[in-house]
Amino acid sequence: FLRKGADMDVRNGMGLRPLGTSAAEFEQDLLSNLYYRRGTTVESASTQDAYETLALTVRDRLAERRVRTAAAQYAANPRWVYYLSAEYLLGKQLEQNMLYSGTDRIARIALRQLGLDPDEVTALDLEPGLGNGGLGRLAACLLDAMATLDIPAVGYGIRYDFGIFKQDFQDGRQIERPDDWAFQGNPWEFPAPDDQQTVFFYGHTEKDAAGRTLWIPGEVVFAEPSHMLVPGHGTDTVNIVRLWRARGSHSSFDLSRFSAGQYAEAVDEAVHAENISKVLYPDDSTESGRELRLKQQYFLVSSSLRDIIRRFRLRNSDWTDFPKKTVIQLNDTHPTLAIPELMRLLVDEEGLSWDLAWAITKQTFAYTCHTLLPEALETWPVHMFERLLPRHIEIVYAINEIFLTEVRNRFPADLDRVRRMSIIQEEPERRVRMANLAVVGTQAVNGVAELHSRLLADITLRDFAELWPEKFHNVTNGISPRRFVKMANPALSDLITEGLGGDAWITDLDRLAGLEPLAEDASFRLRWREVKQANKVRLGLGDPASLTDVMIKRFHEYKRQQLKLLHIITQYHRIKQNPGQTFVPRTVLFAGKAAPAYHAAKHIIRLINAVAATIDADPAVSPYLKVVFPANYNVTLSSLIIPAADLSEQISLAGKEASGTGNMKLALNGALTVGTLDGANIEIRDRVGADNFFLFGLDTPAALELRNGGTYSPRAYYEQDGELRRALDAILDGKFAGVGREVADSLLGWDEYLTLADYRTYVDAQDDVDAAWQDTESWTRRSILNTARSGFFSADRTVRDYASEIWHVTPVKVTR
Ligand code: B1H
Repeated sequence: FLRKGADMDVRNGMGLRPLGTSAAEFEQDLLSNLYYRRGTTVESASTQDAYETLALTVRDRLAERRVRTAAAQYAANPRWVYYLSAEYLLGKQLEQNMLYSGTDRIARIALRQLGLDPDEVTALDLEPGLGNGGLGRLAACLLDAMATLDIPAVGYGIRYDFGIFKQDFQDGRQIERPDDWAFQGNPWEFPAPDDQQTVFFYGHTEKDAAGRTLWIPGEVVFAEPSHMLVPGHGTDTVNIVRLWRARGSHSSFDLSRFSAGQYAEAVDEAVHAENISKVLYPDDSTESGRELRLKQQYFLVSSSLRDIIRRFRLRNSDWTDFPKKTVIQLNDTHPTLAIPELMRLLVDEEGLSWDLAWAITKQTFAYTCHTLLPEALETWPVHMFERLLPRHIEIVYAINEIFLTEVRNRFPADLDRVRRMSIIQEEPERRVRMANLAVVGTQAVNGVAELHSRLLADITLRDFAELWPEKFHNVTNGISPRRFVKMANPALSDLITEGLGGDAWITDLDRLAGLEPLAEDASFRLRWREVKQANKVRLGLGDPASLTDVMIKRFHEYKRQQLKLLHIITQYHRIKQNPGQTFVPRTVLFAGKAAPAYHAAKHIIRLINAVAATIDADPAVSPYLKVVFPANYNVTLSSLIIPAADLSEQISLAGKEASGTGNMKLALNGALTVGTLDGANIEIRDRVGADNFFLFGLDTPAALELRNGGTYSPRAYYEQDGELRRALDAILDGKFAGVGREVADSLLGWDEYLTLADYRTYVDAQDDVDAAWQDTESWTRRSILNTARSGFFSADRTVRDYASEIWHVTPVKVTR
């Protein structure tokens, strides 16, 4: 196995022709790739040929950096960060890779020289939608920042054949279509068949003569890896994200059936195995609990751990060195099976003692929790777990026994505490609590914003924080300034670069603070407004002169799109009741998907579309209010919307949104926030200043008290507030094509997320927004200050926090 590592150094010195940096050389390479890789010529190339050739030619420019990175990292034998995530929302690759390889300009010139339209060709680049929402995009932003900071890292994930579904509307209802993203192939992917791994499922365990446990599996599946490049910005580092695809084993080809003429049946098992990586589960922040999902999780974990160990062995031989060379970050509990799996590999396969294996395991892993919602804390039925992973359940029991002994020693006679902390829930059904397992089996646990980390330690994981206070950390989320400012908002980026006298801010976002004095410069403010205006024109939805009010995120009742809707209906009523009066013109833009089985969220979507149509059809209202809801929100669409936003809606019930990251993207692009004291909103407000943030609503203690007090009555708010009553009555009376009674009933009946309690302060805050908007110069000043003061929310800072507090890793610089 050492030969492969040695190869890297050889390849590094191979003296390959360096690829040219001129448009003419790029053109030559395009022609060459078109001819040798696609087997065609410019005269007969299809647009798809041209696109794939362009992708390959750009990719080639990064391949050389990738080889040098691998060689430098191999030589350093560093501590590696392995990021395990069931989701990655990487966004389109072409534009990013052109930017990072510095080929954007020459590629366009070269394409035109060949008679090809660059826009037509680049339009074929697709977004790999291998994630649901914030958690998946965070994974992509962290990979981007790790590469930019020269941290040796590999992301591991699943190469789903079908990513997050495509959303359409039919009569205003969400319908889902499959996202066959790689149907035409994916030019960004490097297959790595040599590194295939074998994953086992089902079966039973036995003890051998020496008393060692053997797992006799009942199903064998191959995990076929490929990877995509993760280039750093302004550095030569190119890391990778390795994605696994399931393959049926060759031995599962049933020759007897084949010979008997049952051709299709003969490959049944292989087809069945391939289902494991077939589709991404579309349930953001909720648990779905299906066996195939558990299978996916184990498939990811088992193949990734074997790959991590393979890489460790290239340069190391002593297991006690494993945690010195390896830190594995678990992106929520989805990859938590890695804990019992590493124990199994070390104890059963490598013959280490339990105690040594457990010490190594705990030191190796760290866990990021992304939620506070009880329903999002993953648990798996014991019967399902033990059928699929009969050896792992034994290991989980053994871990639990040792752990509960520690709890009993620390808290004698506190039976209730033991029951709460157990990895196994007993009532009403025996289930494995994945968050408990993740806390027990790791050296560090972190939340994703200050408030979230505090609530984790005080409420959700309180018992654990009492036992191991030093284990708990906060690492506030961040976003890639490359993807969400430089690429998404080129016009603003140019203005910022001009204002700061250089573009160092792209990798040092605190430098945005240098914009503060320019907020007082009237000519700079004018140009700032012109950029925002141009971005609205580019988006092409609604009047660019109107206040563009955006709520873009997954649909979930806790996020409270229904509260925004109540405000819209209230505004609609005010306009209708005051003919002749003028109002601040607004375009309200919603975008986002609902989990296909989340009926309450789908009712909200349908009602938004119905309200939008009612307003559109009413000439008395439409000059002042427009609701738009483009379908199929994804990274690509977010990159068009965010730069055009004036107002950012971050209105979740306090104590429910772990962090949010759209809030950061919007503030960085100069939107002002209307928001609650929830998630990272609090930190945004602390930085941009209370004057530049529209605050409303209950805070977390008040919300908890109201909800838990048992006396909350949404109907009392309805009865006391005339505007609220009118809004809900309009829905109940069927004023919006008869749609949305379910939404109103749910709000008046129970209102889990205290929407009606926050309605009045929300509407008042929106009145403040309208007043503020009318002072154009002052609004622009506040917009500039939002950008200038949001440098903290760079994912580079987030990764530095992980590196110093949790990973204890140092960069490896890649040199020529
Ligand atoms: C977040 C999820 C999530 N938290 C389960 N939890 C999933 C849970 O498919 N599943 O089963 C998928 C996703 N996603 C989000 O993470 C939080 O809600 C946001 O507040 C946070 O900003 C984001 C990144 O930390």
